[in-house]
Amino acid sequence: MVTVRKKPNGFVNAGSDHLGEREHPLVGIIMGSGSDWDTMKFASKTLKALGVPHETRVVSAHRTPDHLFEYASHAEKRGIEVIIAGAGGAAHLPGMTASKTVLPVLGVPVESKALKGLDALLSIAQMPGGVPVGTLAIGRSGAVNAALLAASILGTKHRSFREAVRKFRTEQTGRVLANPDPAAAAAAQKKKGKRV
Ligand code: RP5
Repeated sequence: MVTVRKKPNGFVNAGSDHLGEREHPLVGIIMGSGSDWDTMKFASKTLKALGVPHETRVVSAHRTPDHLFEYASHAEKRGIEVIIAGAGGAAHLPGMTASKTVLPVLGVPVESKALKGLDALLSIAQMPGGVPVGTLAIGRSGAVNAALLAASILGTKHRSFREAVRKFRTEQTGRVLANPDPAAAAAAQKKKGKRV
């Protein structure tokens, strides 16, 4: 569901909410550009699979700095408990978000054409002492793991999310153990493709 809400202070809040049974999002997934969605959608998909209510927003450190300050400084009051921030290139979004909130901020470096995400990785990881950003891997793996880590953090307070992470991990282990031979798996896939 896409929402465009005009806040009492005139702040326009546009984006998607994935709320499940709860009324408000516990995780805010923000990203520097709409072009980051191809990566950040994996964080959203993973949170959805774990049943974690969340919202997704474009908040740019460089193009909409006032919006970033507003989002970061109001997140706690709005009931957000963890922020996942994805950005590429000169990725200032996670660090600047962390500078305006005491909520845990998890940074996802988005892969860039020029430097393959190494630029964003270093920019997000190399925070000065005193303002932490939990930095994940570049790209899709980082987005998935940011969601899992967010759910684990929430799991210290909300037992259902801890159990959802446990189930995710158990099923993942089961899938790997059920397919120990990659050659056999590839052959089965090929056979299946021919049959269709
Ligand atoms: C960063 O610049 C964004 O996070 C994005 O990864 C990158 C490129 O943005 P666009 O030019 O595609 O909007 O701030």
